[in-house]
Amino acid sequence: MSRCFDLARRGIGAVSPNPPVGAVLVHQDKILSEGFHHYFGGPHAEVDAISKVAEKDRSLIGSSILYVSLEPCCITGKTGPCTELIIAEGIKEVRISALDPNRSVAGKGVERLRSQGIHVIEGILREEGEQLIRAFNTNMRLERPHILLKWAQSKYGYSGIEGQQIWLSETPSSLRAHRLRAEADAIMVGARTVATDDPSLTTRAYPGKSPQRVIFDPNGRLTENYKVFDDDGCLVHYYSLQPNHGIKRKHIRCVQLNDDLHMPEQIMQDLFNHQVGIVLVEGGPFLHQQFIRMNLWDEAWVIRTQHPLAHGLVSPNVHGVLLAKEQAERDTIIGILNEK
Ligand code: AOF
Ligand code: ZN
Repeated sequence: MSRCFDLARRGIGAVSPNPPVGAVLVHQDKILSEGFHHYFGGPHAEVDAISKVAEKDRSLIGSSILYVSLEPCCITGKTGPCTELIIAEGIKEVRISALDPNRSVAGKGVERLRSQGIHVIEGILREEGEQLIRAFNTNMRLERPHILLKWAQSKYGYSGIEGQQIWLSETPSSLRAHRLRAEADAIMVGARTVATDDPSLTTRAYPGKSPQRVIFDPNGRLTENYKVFDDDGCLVHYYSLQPNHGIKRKHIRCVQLNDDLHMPEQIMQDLFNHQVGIVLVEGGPFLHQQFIRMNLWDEAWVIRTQHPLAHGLVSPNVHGVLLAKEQAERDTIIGILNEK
């Protein structure tokens, strides 16, 4: 099952808003084949694993055990139901970690397999299996994107000075920050950050796709000259309360918000409707505070630096479960999970 998790992780950054899933087919304690869900809309992990069995080993499939990190689906989405393939292949034993939180599956996949006399064990390394699909879980349970907040802070807990660009973290931790970007479907920043930092919001320092960009400019004041509006093949979602007639390039989706609902919630709903499963909110501090005040976040990634800044914008304070603690030279990166 651990091997399934490793395989599943290879799909992170490409499968959302689907879950990362890995599968291993084992025959008499020997691995016959391995597979994972590679990209959104692509074959599922089980299908991938079964298709990779060598021609000479195909007769062994029926007497093999299928390990899969997520309950096999029993529905037709962009691809067919995995349960039917497992049944057709004559597999008699399936071992699963997490159940699928998708309401159309949620235990029915296991039921379908059992109804055909297949021996199913579920809950193997369940905690890790659920942790792996935590973004998908948020999508299914709350019907909104999984929200990551990320910021760097000085030794004394400050994140910057208003209107001024300050570089707090050292290079290796910014590499980690770029990996976070590569794992997200979209990156969001507020107009103030665009105006002071002019960030490009790409994943230059880490392989993988560059995510879509989300620009929140309630007063509709930004111009198209900033790098976030460059046409580099990434979709840009631009949200404002006031219409901004200066933003008109084709790759920019302009959405006008209304002020009768909390704006961050409206934005998340709209992004979710556009198949954005994971959003990384990069700031600035005012935007982070809005999300925290509304308890509208799932993970906070804090880069604690040794920078001596001792005044300016106070860094947000969040509470939750420690997800990860990594050292990158003198910076410490901490991942905190919101226990909602
Ligand atoms: C599996 N194995 O590898 C994954 C599963 O549109 P589709 O056909 O790709 O189906 C998407 C749904 O399938 C998704 O919402 C989730 O319930 C399940 N994901 N299931 O058996 C996989 N990725
Ligand atoms: Zn499936």
